[in-house]
Amino acid sequence: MASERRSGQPVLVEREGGVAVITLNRPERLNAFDVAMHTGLAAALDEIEGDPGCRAILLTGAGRGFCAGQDLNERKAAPTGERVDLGETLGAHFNPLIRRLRAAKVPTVCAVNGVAAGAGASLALHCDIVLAARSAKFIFAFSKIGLIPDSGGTWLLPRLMGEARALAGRLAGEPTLAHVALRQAMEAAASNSLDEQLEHERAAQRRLGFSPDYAEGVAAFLEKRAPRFTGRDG
Ligand code: T3D
Repeated sequence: MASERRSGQPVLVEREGGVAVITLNRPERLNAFDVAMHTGLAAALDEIEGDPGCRAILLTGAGRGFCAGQDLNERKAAPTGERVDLGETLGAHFNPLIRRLRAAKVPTVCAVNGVAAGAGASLALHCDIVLAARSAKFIFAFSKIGLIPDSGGTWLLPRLMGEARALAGRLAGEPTLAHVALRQAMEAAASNSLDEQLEHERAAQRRLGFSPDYAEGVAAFLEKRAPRFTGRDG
């Protein structure tokens, strides 16, 4: 595999001896995932898997953050009112990525600089070793946009930090449907395999992705204002 570091590519791959260094490279968006970055990361993993000289993967992010999860510009409500099916997008992109990472034939290390948010936090914590810089922050920011943690987040959280701590501090005025779905997901995670839980998250996120609180959460983020959640289901 050729060493490669080109600007303008959403994912960079570099070889340092037996280590393949993968850098998420959309620093102006805190390395949030758009479709091109998903495609680039899948291609990087294809390349690495086909290279017998690769003995470890180091995943990191360019700029001041590791990864801010899904790029919400791709989730802006369409003027036609047409909505994105988050069950489909998880099934097409994030779930295959997590399954692939967990099945990697070589050890995976994630170097987290700055913020790891949303699916970016889940992605980092699925690696075998997580190296957190002093600047590192893991933010399961999903409830701010009316969703539950996905990409295996609801499976990881109770295992890594316990149920009570993860559910603390939820207040009225936040997206109620997402909080109830989070409780259900964390209960299901106790007995589910990661594979089963990825499917549970996909179904829950599909439902929440059609809720008014998700539309409000995305709009509020893009307009840089506080969200006004109603807790209503449709
Ligand atoms: O949709 C599906 O397919 C389902 C799957 C979902 C998986 C998910 O990951 S959902 C969760 C998505 N992520 C978030 O909700 C996080 C959104 N971002 C933030 O809350 C904050 O940006 C951070 C806490 C991560 C960092 O805050 P801060 O103050 O350090 O930086 P900032 O100023 O907010 O962000 C810097 C720039 O990156 C800014 O752009 P600008 O104003 O300089 O032009 C900001 O808009 C942009 N950015 C950050 N995160 C995202 C983003 N742009 C698009 N999508 C983002 N996720």
